Amino acid sequence: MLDFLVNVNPVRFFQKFPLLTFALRSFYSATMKHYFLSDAHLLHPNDANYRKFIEFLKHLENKPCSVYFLGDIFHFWVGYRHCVFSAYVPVLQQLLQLHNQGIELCFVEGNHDFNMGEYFRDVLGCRVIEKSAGLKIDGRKVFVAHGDLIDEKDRFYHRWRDFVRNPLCAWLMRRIHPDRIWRIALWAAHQSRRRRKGREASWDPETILTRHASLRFAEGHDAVITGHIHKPWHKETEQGTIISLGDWINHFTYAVCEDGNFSLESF
Ligand SMILES: [Mn+2]
Repeated sequence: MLDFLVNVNPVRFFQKFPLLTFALRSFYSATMKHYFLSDAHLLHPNDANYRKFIEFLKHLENKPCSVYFLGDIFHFWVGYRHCVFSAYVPVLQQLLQLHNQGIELCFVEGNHDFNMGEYFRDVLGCRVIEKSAGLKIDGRKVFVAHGDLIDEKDRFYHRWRDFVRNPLCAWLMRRIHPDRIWRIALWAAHQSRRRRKGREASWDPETILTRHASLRFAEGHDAVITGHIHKPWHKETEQGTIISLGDWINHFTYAVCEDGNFSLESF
């Protein structure tokens, strides 16, 4: 038996058993899924959306998958070297659990969570993308971004974004006591939430994303996935796939890529 195992030529072996090869290949490709989600705006562990988000992460345990977080998962995050905000300990523990199980995590920064810091990179082993990236997933070239930079004419916002993310500003923020910055952030987030509510109602993902996606398709991408708009929308066009992820406040939606095919699902 041992002789057989040592001398067996794997190529010939699988040529001899095409059905077994087919079964193994379809088993592995069918089970590997890539999940995309954004805009949970997590704040307090007792909030309904926070609990549901944790439940979703728990259901990914022990699944062969990778997870892409496309920004604004946290209502506010800036990374410190040695401490994290206590309200986020439950979700960070769950992310660590997934990381320890070998699940690949990727975080694209949003407008509420940025300068993710050492904890995300070193402890959670998470790949952090500051703006956007073209990722090769299941043979597709997928453009991922939070979506806050889609409006190229909004110069003020672009400048503001660059300002809060520049290394000097990040260094200065880290000099502020975390309790104080948490209080300031909650106040600022509350203000922006009030202003945003009216604007958001008028946002139409189709109008906003179609032009943006055609630019990305022209660059060679064949799928465009963003968050930020808080409305779920999925369209398959001749050039490729366009997905607006929705949110984890009202919709609890996420995109899945399996065998290069995308779907938008809810939890
Ligand atoms: Mn956002």
